[in-house]
Amino acid sequence: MKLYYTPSACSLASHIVLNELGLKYDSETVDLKTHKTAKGEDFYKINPKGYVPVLVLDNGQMLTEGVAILTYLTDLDSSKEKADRYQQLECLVFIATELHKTISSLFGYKEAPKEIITGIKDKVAKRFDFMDKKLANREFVIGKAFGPADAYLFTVLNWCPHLGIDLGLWKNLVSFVKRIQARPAVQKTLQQEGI
Ligand SMILES: N[C@@H](CCC(=O)N[C@@H](CS)C(=O)NCC(=O)O)C(=O)O
Repeated sequence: MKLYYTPSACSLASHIVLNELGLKYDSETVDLKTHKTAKGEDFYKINPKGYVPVLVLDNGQMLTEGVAILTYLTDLDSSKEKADRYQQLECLVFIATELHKTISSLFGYKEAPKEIITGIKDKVAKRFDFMDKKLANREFVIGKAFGPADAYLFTVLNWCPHLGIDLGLWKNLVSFVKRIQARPAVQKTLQQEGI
């Protein structure tokens, strides 16, 4: 398998899950400004959508869309019971559509009028209220073990300090980030991505 990723981007979640599961993989970084890979290839030729993450499977098939990649990787782990698979999926879709895309739109809105930025932040705040309550008295987003939703939530929460979102308002989210960050596989991934 080969993962195309950009440091700190949403591909971090897939990268974390690869390391959490101890899977063998190659990787290559992508510069999202130039859409060139580290080896100088035109990234649009690899993924016509132009975005990370991309996972190229051992049979040469290409998988895009974070939720699909995270689910594929998790399904490779036969040791895990699959009882919470649909809860994980529900949560992954929530993170992708309600958090990832809303939060990341702030990257592009740095110059936008204040009302637009405030509107986006208000929406994010409601979603964070929900996740904060969900994480009260529990270690992981779903079930009793680390799963793909934890990797993905950690990834998008990591963007907040750079976007003027004060996570300190959500104590359970803050402790979640600390907990996940301390995991050896997450530490390894952060080092690999140089962040
Ligand atoms: N729908 C895609 C979106 C992925 C996405 O937004 N990737 C961003 C980084 S977090 C990206 O590569 N953007 C560059 C671009 O769109 O050209 C997914 O969920 O995987």
